[in-house]
Amino acid sequence: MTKTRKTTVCIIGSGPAGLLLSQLLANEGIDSIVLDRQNRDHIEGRIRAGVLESGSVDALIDAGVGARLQKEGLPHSGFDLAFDGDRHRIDLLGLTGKQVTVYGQTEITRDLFEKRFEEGGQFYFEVEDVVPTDLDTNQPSVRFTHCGETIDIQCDFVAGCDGFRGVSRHAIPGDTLNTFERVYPFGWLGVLTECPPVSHELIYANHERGFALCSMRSETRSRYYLQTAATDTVEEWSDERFWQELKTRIGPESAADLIEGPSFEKSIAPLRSFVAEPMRYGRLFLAGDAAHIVPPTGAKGLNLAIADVQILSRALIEKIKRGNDQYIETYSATCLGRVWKVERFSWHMSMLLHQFPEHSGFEKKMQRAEFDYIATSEAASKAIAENYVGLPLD
Ligand code: FAS
Ligand code: PHB
Repeated sequence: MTKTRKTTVCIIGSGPAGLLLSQLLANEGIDSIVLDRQNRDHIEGRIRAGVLESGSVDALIDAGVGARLQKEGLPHSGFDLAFDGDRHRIDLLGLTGKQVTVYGQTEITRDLFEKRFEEGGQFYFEVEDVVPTDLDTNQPSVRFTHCGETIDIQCDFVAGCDGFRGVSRHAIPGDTLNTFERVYPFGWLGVLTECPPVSHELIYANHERGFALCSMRSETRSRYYLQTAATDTVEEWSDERFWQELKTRIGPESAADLIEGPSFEKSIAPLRSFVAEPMRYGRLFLAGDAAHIVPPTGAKGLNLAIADVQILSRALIEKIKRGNDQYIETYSATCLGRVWKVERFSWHMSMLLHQFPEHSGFEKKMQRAEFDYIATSEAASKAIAENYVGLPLD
């Protein structure tokens, strides 16, 4: 027995992309149903991004979910690059007139869920066997099972916001979809600890033993990362080993200010660059990690997802409310134009700041020379800064 429901936009995935899209459509009186294979607690509990571009902050405020962000978010006007103990501050505000804001993705997801539930948003959690169908017709549908029942959502549009391991991308025929990928030969071990951060701004450090990043979630909660071998497991990294390695990589000057404490979240994430083209197939539109992945070195993954959704919501609203196909037709090209620039920046920051097993002395000299160039050239620093605060939407 299949239960049928109707909506205007079926959104697969309830991470930041799917939630923000649902909110932006609701703000225009457009209904949607959001599916996720996880439940709300699991989604809210995922520890991921931490830095918001100024454009992302504006988007969340305009969507009506920025109150806590404005109160609790930490504005940052710069960050440090460190190379074997030498430091150079990238003066974001001085070079671009813009800042970034430190505010965890967990908080954004929580703010979006609260708003969606306040307004009666339609969700199905813990769904299975999700299959988008008839995407190349004007009456697509999404079939799935939920609590043992088969449900068919008939809709006008399908938004694939189901992340890198979702199903939406795979609904695009193989002879239409092109993918591009680079997997990096290392991972990031991330730790959360209830201790004040070592510095009031972020520190991205390249040390001969590997990359380290000092970040934060608040003035009392720190977020640290270490480059690890791709095969490392969390079990191999005790807190003691983690702190010792972090102090070595950030150098004695910063280490002297480091306050250590027990970790309450510890995980290792793989790093890859990935893009799927096109980001549209008929009535299916991919947004966020479903279409692209960036190494977190440039703090871009979440920001790119928010940018896609701003472009997609404009396209759907123009089509649904005003019958205007213009932005629907240009959706994929508009997103990909920006996606590839952000992929480049994230790849560039990763190549600059990590130790690569295959690198010879020459490549290490190139990394150091690039750091010295950035540290002595306003133009080179500005190039980093304008990408870090966020490129124009389109
Ligand atoms: P998400 O992956 O967040 O959400 C997709 C949703 O779809 C999930 O809730 C999933 O359960 C659901 N889903 C998947 N398959 C489904 C199916 N078949 N049916 C229904 N639902 C399905 N970015 C940064 O900027 N900085 C960082 O430090 C950073 N760290 C990261 C660490 C990790 C371990 C990961 C995986 C990503 C990290 N990112 C980081 C990137 C991250 O923030 C993403 O860019 C962001 O979550 C993208 O949001 P979405 O596109 O909504 O995808
Ligand atoms: C984080 O705080 O999680 C963070 C910050 C900057 C990055 C990546 C992750 O580039």
